[in-house]
Amino acid sequence: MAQQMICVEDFEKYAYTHLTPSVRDYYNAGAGSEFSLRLNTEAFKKYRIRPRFLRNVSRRDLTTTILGEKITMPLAVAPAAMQRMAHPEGECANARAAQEAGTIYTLSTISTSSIEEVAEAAPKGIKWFQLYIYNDRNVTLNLVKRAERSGFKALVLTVDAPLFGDRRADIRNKFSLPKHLRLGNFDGELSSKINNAESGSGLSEYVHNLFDASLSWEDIKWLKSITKLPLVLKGILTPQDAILAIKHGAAAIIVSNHGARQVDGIPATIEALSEIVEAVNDRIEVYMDGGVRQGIDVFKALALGARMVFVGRPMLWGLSYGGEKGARQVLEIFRKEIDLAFALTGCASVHDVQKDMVQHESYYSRL
Ligand code: HOC
Repeated sequence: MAQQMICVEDFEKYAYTHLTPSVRDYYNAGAGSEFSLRLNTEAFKKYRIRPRFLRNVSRRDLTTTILGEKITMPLAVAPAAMQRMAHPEGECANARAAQEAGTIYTLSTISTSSIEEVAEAAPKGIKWFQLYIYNDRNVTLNLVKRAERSGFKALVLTVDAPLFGDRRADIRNKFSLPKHLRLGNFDGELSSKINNAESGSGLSEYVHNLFDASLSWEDIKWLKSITKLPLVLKGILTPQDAILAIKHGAAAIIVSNHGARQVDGIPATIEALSEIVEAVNDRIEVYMDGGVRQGIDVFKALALGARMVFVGRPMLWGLSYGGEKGARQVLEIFRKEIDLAFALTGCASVHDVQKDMVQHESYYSRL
């Protein structure tokens, strides 16, 4: 009998036992001792929901607008690298699932399908392209132009990756991209370097050799000068950087700690969210990712001021379970859970989700 998949955790468990250990560890790993990785999910539990009743929730609308485009729920697909390791159709399957669900798919630079392949697989979906900046700026310029030509609607620059985080499992496993796969956006060395791990993690070597660690706010000006696409900065964790993002013309920011894969010891993103939202003060859109595993997590993030959340690992677990169908199932579980969370807290739409509907646990221990 087919396994019954009723929550995201079921997909996580499936992926844990069905992916090869090296791929499973790569997807699941956090930096260092993985304190912040655990915190990302655990911290959600520190916030309590304060439901309101008798508010007519017989008809509910989960839609929202993101950078002017309507999506069917306040949840989108985060960039995640090398998705063909989870399923042969990888990014294409994931992008089709997002298209089908009516939400945004974000393609990683480090993808195993090319920009053009993903555009062809999901021509009607809203697609964003996540960028890393290479030492050779022409590499980045070329990626930006290809994303523009292929109809991607925004660029998401990951700002927290001058070097590669300390991913201990990857070092132990000597992680590298399996030989039958390649980085879809590149030819030659820019792709093949990731198929070999000489010492420790192959991805770590790739980043050390090819990414530009000298990146600064000045480079945001350069990036904005080469494209008309809106720029979303991913990896913002402080009000100070949020304000700099506004100053440098970002259209939006993602409060993110890169799935706790870069620096251990940083706050959970749900903890970092409120003060950033306050500092931004509605000047640009604020999204978040990190540790979102159920509809009530999405509710909490919205109440604390996020306009939308992203999910990364859950989509990889869905892919590993059943390709496009599995990814779609994960999105539909989230949709159902968000809808139920809205109904049971007295919210008929995203506008009804208010700050006072969530309280930190410290409030209750003071009573
Ligand atoms: C420093 C990050 O996002 C991951 C992916 C790909 C990382 C490339 C460089 O493994 O976290």
